[in-house]
Amino acid sequence: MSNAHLAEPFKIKMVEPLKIISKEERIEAIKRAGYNPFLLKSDEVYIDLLTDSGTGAMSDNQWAGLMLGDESYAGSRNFYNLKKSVEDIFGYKYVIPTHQGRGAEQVLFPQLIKKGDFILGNMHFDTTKAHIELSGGIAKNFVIKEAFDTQIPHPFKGNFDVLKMENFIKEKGKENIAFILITITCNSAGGQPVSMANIKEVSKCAKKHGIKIFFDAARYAENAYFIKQREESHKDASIPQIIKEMFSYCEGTTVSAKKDGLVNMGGLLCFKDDEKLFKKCQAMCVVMEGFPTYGGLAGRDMEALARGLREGVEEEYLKYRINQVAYLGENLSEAGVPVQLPIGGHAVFVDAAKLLPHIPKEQFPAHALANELYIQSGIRAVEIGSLLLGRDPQTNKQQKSPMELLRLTIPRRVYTYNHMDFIADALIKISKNAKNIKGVEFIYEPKILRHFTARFKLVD
Ligand code: PM9
Repeated sequence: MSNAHLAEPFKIKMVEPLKIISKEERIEAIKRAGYNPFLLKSDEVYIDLLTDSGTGAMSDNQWAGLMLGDESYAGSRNFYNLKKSVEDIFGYKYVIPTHQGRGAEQVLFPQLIKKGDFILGNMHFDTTKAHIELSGGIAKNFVIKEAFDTQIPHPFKGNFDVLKMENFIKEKGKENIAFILITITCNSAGGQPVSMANIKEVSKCAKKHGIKIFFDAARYAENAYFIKQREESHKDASIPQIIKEMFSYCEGTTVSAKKDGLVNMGGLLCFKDDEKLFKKCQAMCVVMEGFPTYGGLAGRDMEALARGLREGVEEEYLKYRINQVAYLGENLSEAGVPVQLPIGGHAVFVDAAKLLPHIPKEQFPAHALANELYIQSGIRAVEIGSLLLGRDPQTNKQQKSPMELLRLTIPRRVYTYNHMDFIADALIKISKNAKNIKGVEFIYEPKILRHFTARFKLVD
């Protein structure tokens, strides 16, 4: 491996043994799972790159916080610690804890969306899109076109094409736009950041048309680190300063705290100063999540989150985090495995359409690659492509995703650089025999979010 790596900015106090089952056992396991890695048992997986969501390792400080849980039904002191962390980091005064990111979405979206409204985003994440549609809305993506060519190294592939979005607003009428949602980092485009300049431009456009603007902020700290690295205007700013500035351009945010919040479970719904909307959401929170000072979380979990939010914005941690993902991605790229460039924040996205040109989109090349990776090495990864995109709700036809990506999602503070080398070696070996990999077709296809529970057979 050619790229140098940083040493981890922590030492390991507790370990969880990993087991690797034999190749024959893996072939049986994936068959039993209907060729869908989501349906494997975790004990059948050696290195788990399915998601970075809730899979990170907490620090000793967070574990200590668990022991200080105040499990009062109302007014838990841990809620106030959490509120203080949110105020200090995002600069937002109104905070509703939720059980995870989609808990925040299910409370907020029905307050803002009426049937047929458009919700404009750079690229909506799948569960977010599902919640928009459940509320009667239509999700529209306006990410820049560079995002769809994995080999163009644009520094901010999560950016909006603001001109295109503004033309859409003029065409449809601002009264039919419920709100703009900026996903940071842009998960579906490859964990790609949005620049501060672009956030400002989107905010200017939103203000001009009187449209509300929110963040889907699962990976805000990683986004801030990229802004510091790649945007000249912010190279001397601290990560907390950058985060405060980013959030100053939005009116509120949903947060899946299972990513940059460094907890295994938790979410947030926060508002800068819209007290009326906050109160409406607070009332709905009681019905859907729980009383407003716990909203779906135990007191101890709120304490772990209050501490995790602060650790997640430390520059030394972020440097290690982004570098570890880049190390894997750059080693793959240098060995000729096509990946989304530059490497994103939380994952390396392998361009399966390029690697497996013999598998048509309807046979889900990235999903086929995920199965092969599991069989050959015990690594579990996930498809981000046409399988995830699903069928057109009007015509029921399979939609063709502009990219067929295999996401190697790196949990936070869990795996070492040796694991990264193992992953790179496995994929490089597979890429040399890629032409032998077979596509898949459905034997069971659920109606919504089908990739989680679908079953497949191999296409001969
Ligand atoms: N993201 C992910 O793996 C977990 C669910 S799918 C395996 O990438 C964004 C940008 C996300 C996200 C979840 C959610 C939902 C909202 N926005 O999972 O409900 O990436 O906490 O968050 C996943 P929750």
